[in-house]
Amino acid sequence: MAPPIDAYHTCTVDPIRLAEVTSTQDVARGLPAGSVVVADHQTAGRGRLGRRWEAPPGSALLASFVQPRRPLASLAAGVAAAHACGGEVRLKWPNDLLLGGRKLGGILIEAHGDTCVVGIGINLLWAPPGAAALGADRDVLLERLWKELRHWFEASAEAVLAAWRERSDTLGRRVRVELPGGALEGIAEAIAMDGSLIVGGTKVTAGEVIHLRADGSPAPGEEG
Ligand code: BT5
Repeated sequence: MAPPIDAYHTCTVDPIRLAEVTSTQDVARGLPAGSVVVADHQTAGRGRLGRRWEAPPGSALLASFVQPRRPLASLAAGVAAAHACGGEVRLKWPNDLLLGGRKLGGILIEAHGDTCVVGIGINLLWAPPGAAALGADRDVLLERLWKELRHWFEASAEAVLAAWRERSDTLGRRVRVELPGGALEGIAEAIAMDGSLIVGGTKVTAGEVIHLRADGSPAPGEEG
């Protein structure tokens, strides 16, 4: 069992704060578990699969947390971030943060030896067209994120999966999954024990998921 979050209430996060970096992921790489890097601005913020993460200076929470590796790290990070952001925020598989169906934040996990660098970007004062912003205080959110990450990285696989299901905006929806061999469309039925998504009976371990309306058109927030 993971310890209750209150067990950490006496600790506070002690991040490395930087004005400008290429990517907080680059600075955090190789630092020991427990290290946290925060920047006001990234000149080369990264998404997954070589994509870019954009945020004007001072407009977002841009942080990398060095964590011990664990199974389901990606879902654990998503659950932690959703909990830190508050009750309105939901998860799109595997771990996009959505507010009102629109992308509020993203998570990029890069493994290095026995640690992984959990990069989290959350829009606070600015969002690109079609995306959402939270308007929360950056340092308050950082502290909550750190506590939630510590909690969920020690939680059992069952607890992570149960919490992910509870926060999921993907399960039960019609989705399209872009796969290298073509697109798959169906209902996102379940999340498997290994964290893969079951769509129309097919197990999806990686791929881009697009939430659809019942008529098959992209859901609001997915038009971009
Ligand atoms: C992600 O990638 O969602 C992971 C983003 C992780 C960013 C953090 S910031 C701190 C740390 N340091 C880094 O360098 N990275 C991490 P992905 O699912 O690939 O989404 C990328 C796509 O989201 C882009 O191709 C854009 O379409 C869109 N996008 C870019 N900036 C965005 C923003 N601020 N808000 C919403 N969507 C955005």
